[in-house]
Amino acid sequence: MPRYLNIAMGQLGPIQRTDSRSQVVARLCDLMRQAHALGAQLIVFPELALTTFFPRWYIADEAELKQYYEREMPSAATLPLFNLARELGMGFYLGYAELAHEGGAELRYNTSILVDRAGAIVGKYRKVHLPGHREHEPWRRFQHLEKRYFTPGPGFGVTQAFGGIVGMALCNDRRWAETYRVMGLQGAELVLIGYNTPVHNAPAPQHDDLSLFHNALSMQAGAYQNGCWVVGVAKAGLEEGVDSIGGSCIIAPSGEVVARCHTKDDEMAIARIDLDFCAVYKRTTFNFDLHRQPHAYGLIVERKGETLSADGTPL
Ligand code: CDT
Repeated sequence: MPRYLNIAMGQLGPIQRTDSRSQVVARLCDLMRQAHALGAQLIVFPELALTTFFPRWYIADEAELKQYYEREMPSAATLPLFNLARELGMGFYLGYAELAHEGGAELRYNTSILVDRAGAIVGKYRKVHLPGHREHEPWRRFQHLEKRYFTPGPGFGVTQAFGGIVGMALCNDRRWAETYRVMGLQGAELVLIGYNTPVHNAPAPQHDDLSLFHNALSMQAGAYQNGCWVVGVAKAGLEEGVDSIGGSCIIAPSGEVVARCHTKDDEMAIARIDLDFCAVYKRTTFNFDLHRQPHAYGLIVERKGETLSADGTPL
């Protein structure tokens, strides 16, 4: 008996600075209703899905900056989404900026949550790979200040939910092989990833034309090499003058894209996935227990960067 899950992508078009959380939550609810009408049990929303992508600005005023973070979840503004989820019996993944209080300190994370079909938060993930820079760099067309506005999260866990083993990641995490492998080693069958990816990458503008290719390449490799389903969902389109890619997609453990959004607006797309389809990869080509050689991988955790001698040869 296959373990089917009807999973939807709730891709968002742009959110402008003046759009209120209530307006955005109404859009998320609309996507959730559309997904439910087609039989979805789970819908995946993007990274930082409640506001505009504020790391594009250097914001010196703390009070202004703090407006972009959530102090509680659900909040008054997001409660309608939780209520709708409960009413429809739909789960969801949602990315947002989190203001947390831990041990007397205030910490800021780029966070995602997994909410079950009863409207309860059953998983929380804090982004590990924070891209961009920490200081104001006026030479850029726009900033990417995630390193300034967030603290890296502790790591990649998995949750038993929706009849399978579910992991979460956020945006830049999807480019790193380690992200998928750490979850793969915990048996992940489904990895959910929200993203905001500007088409233009200031330090490497020669990559701009490859943005969509790199998006698919990373997630397809992660799915295949770990025998899991991957669902990547964008906030897309022209937001405050910055164009971001769409390309939201659902990828099978074979590495094949089985569903894809085709616009850069609010768009719902759905697939019926079989979580048992992971097993044929996990038991054969990527049977970790049988084929991995951890004795040869020590450098992955011992070293952070490449280490070369003065003449450029490997040490
Ligand atoms: N949000 C996010 O992580 N975006 C990055 C942009 C990289 S360029 C600094 C990404 O990897 O898509």
